[in-house]
Amino acid sequence: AFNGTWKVDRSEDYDKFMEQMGINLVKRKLAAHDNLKITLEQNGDTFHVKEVSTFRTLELNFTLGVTFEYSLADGTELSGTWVMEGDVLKGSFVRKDNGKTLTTVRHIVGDELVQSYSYEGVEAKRIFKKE
Ligand code: MYR
Repeated sequence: AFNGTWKVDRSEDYDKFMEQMGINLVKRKLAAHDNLKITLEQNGDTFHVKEVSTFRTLELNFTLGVTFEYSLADGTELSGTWVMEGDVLKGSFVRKDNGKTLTTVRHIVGDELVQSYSYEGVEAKRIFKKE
């Protein structure tokens, strides 16, 4: 269900979320128009991810339940896991610089992929449409 290329269509409270993450105004303004595109390809418990944005292009693999490292576009390093609960992907990632946890959920709503983010009491969403 998650397979495919997903292009960000709109965001909710993303600026507030990035501010809570400590990202400065200039970077937040750039990130608001990052044209993020995520390609997901699931093979059993393993996902191949391709991420393309105005900031960078990267590819990675993760396996459900297995800890992996991931860096945000600003260099903030995270370590965490995705697990599948029903039809929902749930991610829990710890920032290496301050030990605080960012949680994120991906689920399909109609023909859209909704990714929710939560960090230190602030929640945001980004909604993607299939290409
Ligand atoms: C992936 O599945 O796409 C790779 C792992 C993603 C890890 C968590 C993503 C959190 C992104 C937060 C972005 C907000 C930056 C302020």
